Amino acid sequence: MSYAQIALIASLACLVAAAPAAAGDTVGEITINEPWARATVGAGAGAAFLGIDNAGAAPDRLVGASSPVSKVTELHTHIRDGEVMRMREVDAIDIPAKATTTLQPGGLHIMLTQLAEPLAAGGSFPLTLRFAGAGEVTVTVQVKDVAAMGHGSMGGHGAMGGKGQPAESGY
Ligand SMILES: [Cu+2]
Repeated sequence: MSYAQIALIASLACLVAAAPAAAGDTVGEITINEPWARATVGAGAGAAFLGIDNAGAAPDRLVGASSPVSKVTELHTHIRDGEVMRMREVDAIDIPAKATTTLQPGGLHIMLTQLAEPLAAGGSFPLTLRFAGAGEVTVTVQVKDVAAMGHGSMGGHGAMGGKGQPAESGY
């Protein structure tokens, strides 16, 4: 075996060893924290949540997302419409410099519609986020049982009835 072959094998081994650490949740100055999604009871729609940490001196914008688990992936926010919180698609989510932007239930989220199959608790799926400045990053979203989250009371919507069809405001 030549030196070149040994060097090649060694470098391949390094790549393999480095793979778990390079989980791909940082791109440029942007770091994605703890992406998670609610388990769904059906294959209708799901929502993903995460923190976006911008360590840079310049603001950025989240301009798109995609995932193999859903046909349509949109950036959503919640707006108050009278006494009801409704979801609305937004073109982009501003990511201020030197700050963490949190996508969380009741606020900004990534909407996954037309799921290929229900999101099962304990599972995970890839989600690619596209930033105007930093570029793309793919993260692994952990699916959690919503009942285990313990903070489902956002007032007003008794969506906990478990009818299998989450209320629109449930995200
Ligand atoms: Cu939504």
